[in-house]
Amino acid sequence: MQPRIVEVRQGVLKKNDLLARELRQRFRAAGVYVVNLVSSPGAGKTALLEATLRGLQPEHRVAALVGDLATDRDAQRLGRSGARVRQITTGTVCHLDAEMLDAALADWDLEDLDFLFVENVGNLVCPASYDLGEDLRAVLLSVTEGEDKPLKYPTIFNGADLALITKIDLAEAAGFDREEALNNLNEVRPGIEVRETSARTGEGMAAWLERLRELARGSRRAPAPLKAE
Ligand SMILES: Nc1nc2c(ncn2[C@@H]2O[C@H](COP(=O)(O)OP(=O)(O)OP(=O)(O)O)[C@@H](O)[C@H]2O)c(=O)[nH]1
Ligand SMILES: [Mg+2]
Repeated sequence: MQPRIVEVRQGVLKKNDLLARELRQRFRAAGVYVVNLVSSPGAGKTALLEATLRGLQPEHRVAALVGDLATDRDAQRLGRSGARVRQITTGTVCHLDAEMLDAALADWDLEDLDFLFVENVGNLVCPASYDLGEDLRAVLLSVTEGEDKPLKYPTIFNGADLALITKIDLAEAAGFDREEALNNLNEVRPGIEVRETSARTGEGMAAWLERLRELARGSRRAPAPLKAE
């Protein structure tokens, strides 16, 4: 039975990769910069996004898709920023995939957007395998969850472009060991860009917003990805 299970899983991922490639081309053609936020439950994705959506407006046109197993609580929180937000309820599925994004964006005009943020389902395992056509995959590691998380869940940290150490305002209270966290991040993803933020106090937020603007400008200048055969 074992080889058959592997085969089916590979088939699902291949289908996802093909659709993700199409999405990436659409995003690039529309000039929208797409960020996929992944982390364990409660690491601060929604809080970071609330501050990010507020900080980028009104200069930039921003929107968010948010995946959740059951509720639309995060979509309601994000919607208060004034940005366009859509909930994707996944039921028992522990990740977002390209098909879900494609369906959620069906009636959106991507050309109206500068940034699209995707809050993935809080999980350090499943979202790692699903390309969403994003430009940037940012993994959050909060100071309260343990410096060892990159070592225990290497795939999600290895597949990320950037790591955000969140809730930095709690670092001292949590006895956060910055050096150990950085060593562990670098062990699984050598050279990964790391930023520290607090959605609560605003620390590091201006630098994060500036980095996003810079990355988006760079991606708009880059040549469009090759068309899928
Ligand atoms: N002190 C502090 N608390 C924070 C910060 N960011 C988030 N929190 C708190 O951490 C808890 C979880 O934050 P969320 O933003 O809901 O986390 P999430 O990653 O979106 O959670 P899920 O969507 O359930 O995976 C909430 O009680 C937040 O108020 C921060 O920077 N500092
Ligand atoms: Mg959330």
